Amino acid sequence: MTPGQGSPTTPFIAPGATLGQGSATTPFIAPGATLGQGSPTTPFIAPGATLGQGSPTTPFIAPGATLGVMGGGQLARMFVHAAQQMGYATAVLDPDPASPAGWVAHHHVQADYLDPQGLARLAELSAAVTTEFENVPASALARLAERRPVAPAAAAVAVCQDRAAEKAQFLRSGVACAPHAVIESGAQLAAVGDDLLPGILKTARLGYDGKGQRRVSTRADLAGAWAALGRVACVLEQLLPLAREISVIVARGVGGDIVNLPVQQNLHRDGVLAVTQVPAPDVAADVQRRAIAAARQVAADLGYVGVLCVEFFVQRDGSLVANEIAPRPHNSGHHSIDSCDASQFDLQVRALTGAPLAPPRQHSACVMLNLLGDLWGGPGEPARAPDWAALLALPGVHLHLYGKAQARPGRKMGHLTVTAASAGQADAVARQAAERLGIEAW
Ligand code: AIR
Repeated sequence: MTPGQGSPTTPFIAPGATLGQGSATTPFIAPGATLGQGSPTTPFIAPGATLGQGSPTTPFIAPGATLGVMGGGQLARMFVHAAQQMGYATAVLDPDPASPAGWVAHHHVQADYLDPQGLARLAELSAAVTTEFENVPASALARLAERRPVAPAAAAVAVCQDRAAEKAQFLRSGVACAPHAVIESGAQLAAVGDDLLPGILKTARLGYDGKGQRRVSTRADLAGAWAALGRVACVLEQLLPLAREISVIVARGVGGDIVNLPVQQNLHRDGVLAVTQVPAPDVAADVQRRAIAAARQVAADLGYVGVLCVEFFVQRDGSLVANEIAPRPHNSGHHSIDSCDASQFDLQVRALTGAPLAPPRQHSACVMLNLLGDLWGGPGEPARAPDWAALLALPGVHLHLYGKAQARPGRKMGHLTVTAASAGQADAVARQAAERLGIEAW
């Protein structure tokens, strides 16, 4: 058989299937299938067997130890992959029995984020603990920190959980953000300056992927929107003439060393990231330099340890406005797995274990497309799946699926990166991939 051609009669085994051992009759097994574990006579020794667990005073946690993560979504799953590649064992705490990272980690502590027994178990298993979502209760991180090194620290995560605290941090770091007002009471609502309208009212806490936001033009709109959001603490931001959205990911070590990934240009649709291009095609070099400097400054000022992402808006006049901080790897940095010699997840492992942070280098131009649940069929439509084989036929395509059991509109089910020798080539192939997926071009 001609390598790489498949045969016309070979059925495609789509992602999610379980892969067996291969045989003359084994057709192509698509991503998502479960690969078997070696032969019945070969015992499988899982990566990361526990070889000593470090301690809060251990500066470098060597491979063989177990690394813990709060949360078991796709970000934890990719952290687990990176940690395992480096020889660490992994433990995930997530209440969901079918969490994407629970599938692949050595240990899945299935417990609520505040469950004292679950937290104790995670601490017992892990030499150090990180987090994969910012809404992890800060008190849970503080509790874990009594027993193990935790990075990022609860205090830094707490800043990122609250838009008002986040904006105050930007201002402390000398980083511009949108003119805004904090609204926690009727009096503060009444005192809002007219210069902030039209604006966007955002809940201070627990908003993500465009949720908890309302556009407002008049004072009446504002009062209505605040009521609709339940009169919870909010931040009203002036609506700005935005040209682009970009993000910068940095990793900071416990000794204060900082490295960054290249600037990412992001396109959002319906409040959810759709496309990331790296290098950023439409952002001037000096804007990129300023964004990188600002992100590094914020990480340094927070005394941050771990991977952090700052999202920025580029205004039409080229000025930068910081939007928010994610205290974790970020969707816009997923390209780094395939396009850089150290991914954001490799950096997360290094920062957590106290390993040196070598500056990452981008070796391939890259376009990332998010694979949202809509591709599996909308509500009421028959379930379907994208034609993976058609996508995998394109050069430089890397398919990442998160193993989520249920597709919902807007839910991040996976992503696809296209790497190439030039940005033009990556873009051209990514457009073909988008067309095959039925995703609108950019
Ligand atoms: N996540 C966390 N903050 C933002 C994002 N995207 C990731 C984390 C989390 C997962 O999204 O990995 O666990 C939750 O995804 P879902 O589809 O279950 O809501």
